Amino acid sequence: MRIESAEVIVTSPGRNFVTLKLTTSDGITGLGDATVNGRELAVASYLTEHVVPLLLGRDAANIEDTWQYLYRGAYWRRGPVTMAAIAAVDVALWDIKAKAAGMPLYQLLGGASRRGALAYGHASGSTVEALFDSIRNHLDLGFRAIRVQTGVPGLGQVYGVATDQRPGERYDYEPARRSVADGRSLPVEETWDTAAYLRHIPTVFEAVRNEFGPDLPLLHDGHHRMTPIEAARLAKDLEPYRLFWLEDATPGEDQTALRLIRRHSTTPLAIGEVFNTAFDYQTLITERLIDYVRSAVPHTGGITHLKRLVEFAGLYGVRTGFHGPTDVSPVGMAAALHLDIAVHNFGIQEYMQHSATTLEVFRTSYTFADGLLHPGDNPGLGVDLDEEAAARFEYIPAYLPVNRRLDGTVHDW
Ligand code: CS2
Ligand code: MG
Repeated sequence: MRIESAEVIVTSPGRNFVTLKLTTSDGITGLGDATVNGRELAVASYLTEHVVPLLLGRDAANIEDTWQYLYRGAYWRRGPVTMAAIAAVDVALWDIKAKAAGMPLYQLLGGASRRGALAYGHASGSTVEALFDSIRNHLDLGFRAIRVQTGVPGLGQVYGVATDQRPGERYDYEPARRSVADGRSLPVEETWDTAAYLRHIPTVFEAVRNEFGPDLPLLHDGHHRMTPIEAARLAKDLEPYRLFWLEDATPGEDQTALRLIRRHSTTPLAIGEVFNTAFDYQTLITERLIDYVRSAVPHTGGITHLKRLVEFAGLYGVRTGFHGPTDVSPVGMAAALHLDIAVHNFGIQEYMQHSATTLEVFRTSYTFADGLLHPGDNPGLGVDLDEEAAARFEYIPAYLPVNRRLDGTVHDW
């Protein structure tokens, strides 16, 4: 079963996505998500110019060999663009192999370890009152775990706060957008004040616990914006509210920084959505500085590498909490769900829910019921891409916002 053709499909149904479609000599197709938010065309070019020519004629069954060939063969290794390109090839080959075997992908990963994957949704509000409405909306949508993000008094738009939410509908927040100046697309700029944020967030969780009780699993995303001591302060202040996790409390590439947070708090920590190999976690996992691995399949070299990372993490009691925003496409989401169902040290799955426009292009078979996600039992990943629909949505340059502190200093967004 040789790889006969490879197409890189860039489409923008509600937001930009890059998808790799492989077709074998037996006519079996496989899909892989190659979307890196704000840098989509870099991955599309890496695939088109440097990977696709190497794939044609290769045996589609040799997934591990292809992974090593693309990782070691590139010489220049790791990094978001390289690992997203490798991930797309890897997932497409797993999709093909499972279709050829006539079984859902998770059956090739060891079969089901659970009946479904606990999902968490994104509640948010520019005020605590709006946040309460959003939490109720997500409970009505069936979520049994909720991420809580709010505005910060005195600041405008900040990360994670949806601009408009309609009752009974999904969380509507797409951070990637653009401002246009002299015909050029530029990132939107937002303003940040960590001190105001650190004062405000503990009052938000006290209000949420008073309103919704002590049992609802609550998560919060610090989104890389605190220094280690600031993160230790917030993790300590949030201890009374018993969060499921505090995510990206501090930029994770400085892995030893989390020793400081651990010294001050038992609030569980999650990190890794911007990482792209297991090596980024080495200290974090072996020193048990985190409790959850946040990677997404499309950003961490695909199923082959992420499964390796998850098994390593499991040796240290670290569980999964795969990244599942709308900029991980339904193909990347489905790949995560097959791993979620199969691995032993599953923790939770982020589920931001794609828009109806996105789902016009990506036809999914995963389900969400009783707070749990399931990839479905169609052969392969269980996702099809409607290429005619995809062609209707032209790529639109979009960037993630740039954050600046009150004095104008560039800060993490
Ligand atoms: C966020 C992401 O979902 C999360 O945890 O950190 O939404 C992140 O902001 C986006 O993936 C960036 O593209
Ligand atoms: Mg995050």
